[in-house]
Amino acid sequence: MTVDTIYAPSTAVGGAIALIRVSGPLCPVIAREMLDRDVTKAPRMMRFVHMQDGNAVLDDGMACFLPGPGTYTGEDMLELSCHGGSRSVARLLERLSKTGARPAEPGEFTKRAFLNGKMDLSEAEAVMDVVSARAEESLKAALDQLHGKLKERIVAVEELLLDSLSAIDAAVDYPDEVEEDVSLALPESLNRAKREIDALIAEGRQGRVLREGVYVALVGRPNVGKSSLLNALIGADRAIVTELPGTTRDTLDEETAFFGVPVRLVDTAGIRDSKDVVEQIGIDRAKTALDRADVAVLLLDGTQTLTEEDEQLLTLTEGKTRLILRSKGDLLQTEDGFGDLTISAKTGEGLEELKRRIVALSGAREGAAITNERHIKALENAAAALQHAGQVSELTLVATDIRDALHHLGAITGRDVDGELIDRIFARFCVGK
Ligand SMILES: Nc1nc2c(ncn2[C@@H]2O[C@H](COP(=O)(O)OP(=O)(O)OP(=O)(O)O)[C@@H](O)[C@H]2O)c(=O)[nH]1
Ligand SMILES: [Mg+2]
Repeated sequence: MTVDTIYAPSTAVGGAIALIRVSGPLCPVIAREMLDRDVTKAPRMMRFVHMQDGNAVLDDGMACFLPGPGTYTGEDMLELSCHGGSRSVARLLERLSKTGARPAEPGEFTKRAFLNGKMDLSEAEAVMDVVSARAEESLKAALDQLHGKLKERIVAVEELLLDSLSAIDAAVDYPDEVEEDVSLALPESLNRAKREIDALIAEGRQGRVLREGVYVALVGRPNVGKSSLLNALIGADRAIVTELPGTTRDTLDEETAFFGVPVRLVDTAGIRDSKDVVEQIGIDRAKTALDRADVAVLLLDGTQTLTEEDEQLLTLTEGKTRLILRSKGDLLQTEDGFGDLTISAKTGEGLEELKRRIVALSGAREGAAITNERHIKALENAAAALQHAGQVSELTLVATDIRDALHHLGAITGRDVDGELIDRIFARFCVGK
């Protein structure tokens, strides 16, 4: 089967320089056709070139020919750096469309890298996480995964299971020749595999927030200072603040990061009984945000005694991971009073501590190997299979469960996946990656 040659711009429109990547068997031909110097004669060297259509010069820039298989995709590749204006890029893409190559689909370069064995599926998925990481700790976790940290741990578990499987096969096939009783060693190795999988699952729950951000809802009755706190935490005047209760009508999301952990802060409408239709919708949205929150931050006005509305909110947030704040600390005489922490949006008092506590409550953990929901699911399935293996006594049934667990682990590394799943995963990528 012949492989298509694909091309795509890899940089966003509007920079000074744009990079266009080409991958596939036509690369050497395209290079000779389109460039005024034969860059295939000096592989892996950046050369200054004119990029041409016949005699017409389309642009000038740098070109580099990378012969496969030692490339990102494992195929021959050609990289063209041209001027970043949308017109110059468009001209070159038009020119490329006349060479027999076709535009790449989202993630197709990385998909080829996976299919050509340059990386396993968990590493390929990490590529996109690296690109989209918006906070320092998220980037670290994605890079660890890209560098094979997760793969190593999965492979170690797979080896344990494969050893157990071959011991069972030997015992079943040649019962007279196998000396040691496999049923003695088996539970211990299955337990070890299960423990490691459980550890990965636990890390996964912590790693998820590194990828998706900690969802923090700021809630409270009207006028307690939610919008002021949002503004103070992001250091910008995003939410409208007035002395009138009921100012915020709709939820307002802001992305930020605390100590390298991505955070989605959500300001909400003050919760109270209201006859106003618009306000009531806002209040419903506030409650939805509260339901979704990883951490609920409940503000109580420090300058006032607790009202019935405050009490209701204390009850409403009871089962949640929450922090109770005493707001407007700058107006207070004493440190004592209700709440976990006194803060002031005006002076910044308590805000660093608040950020620290939110991160601590979120469960985000440095060095979490798993950040991907799909991987967590696969691990849970593998754990369930091993759980079942521990409950059956017949060796052939144990073997079936072990194979089942291996199948689920294979979905993470890509050893055991179907084409449809692969397509779905790479469709989430950006074009050019
Ligand atoms: N002195 C002082 N005033 C504050 C502080 N935080 C908020 N305020 C004042 O409290 C009033 C209400 O603040 P907002 O931030 O709009 O309160 P809110 O909880 O968002 O109110 P709603 O949107 O109506 O639910 C404003 O007049 C703010 O200036 C603070 O830390 N110190
Ligand atoms: Mg508000």
